[in-house]
Amino acid sequence: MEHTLLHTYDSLPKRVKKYWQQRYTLFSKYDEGIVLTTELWYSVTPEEIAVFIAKYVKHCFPQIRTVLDVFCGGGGNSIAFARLFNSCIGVDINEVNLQCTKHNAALYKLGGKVQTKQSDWLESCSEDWDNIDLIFSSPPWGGPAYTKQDIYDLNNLAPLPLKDLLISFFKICDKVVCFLPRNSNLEQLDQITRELLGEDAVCKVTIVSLDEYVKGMVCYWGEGFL
Ligand code: MGP
Repeated sequence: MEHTLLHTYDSLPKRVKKYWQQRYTLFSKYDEGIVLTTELWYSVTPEEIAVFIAKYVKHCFPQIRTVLDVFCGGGGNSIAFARLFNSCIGVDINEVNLQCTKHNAALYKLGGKVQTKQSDWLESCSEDWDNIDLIFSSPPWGGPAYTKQDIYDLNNLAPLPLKDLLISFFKICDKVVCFLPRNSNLEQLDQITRELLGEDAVCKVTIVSLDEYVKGMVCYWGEGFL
């Protein structure tokens, strides 16, 4: 297990050094002591995007109280949801990721609003998740090599293909938001949406950019997204 969480440019492994220059984009409070594992350097959602998603959800559903962040990683999205909603529960299989989430949430003075649960989603998805108003998920895409495919096959998401992930989410809640690769296969998205929710169902897709550079795709399922 990796224990260096508070990095400098020199301590970062070579393969993730390029993300160092994005540190304030990932967390504006980076200098206050943000901690991240190597994997989290390339998988955490940049703060401005996480806040944009949370604000949009709030705009559509001001009454939401509790958000479940499945595969919460370093807590970027959990922190953004906790700023605007009553609470956010972050689930991750990796205990070190959860330590990062808790520590980083405390830096944003949101420690009390971000709860964490260590579990394997393949098991905990069938538990009783009461009072969850919306599920957010930015699942592992398979690392930075996701751009090696021109069109990203959504069956490559871990730990489950998109369709199975969504099945597990819709059992808990009818509002689901996913942050997915910018090159995700839109035809697959459309087909999966119709298979799971009916021929007339739609998935709202927004392409998100920072400084005119496309970072990913946010997909929204459920009645009421404007
Ligand atoms: P990127 O595409 O690897 O980097 O990650 P960059 O510098 O934007 O693009 P490049 O074209 O110069 O390589 C961009 C963002 O995508 C990251 O900040 C994460 O928010 C997200 N992201 C990237 N990866 C590899 C993952 C992943 O495996 N899982 C999740 N959940 N998000 C990821």
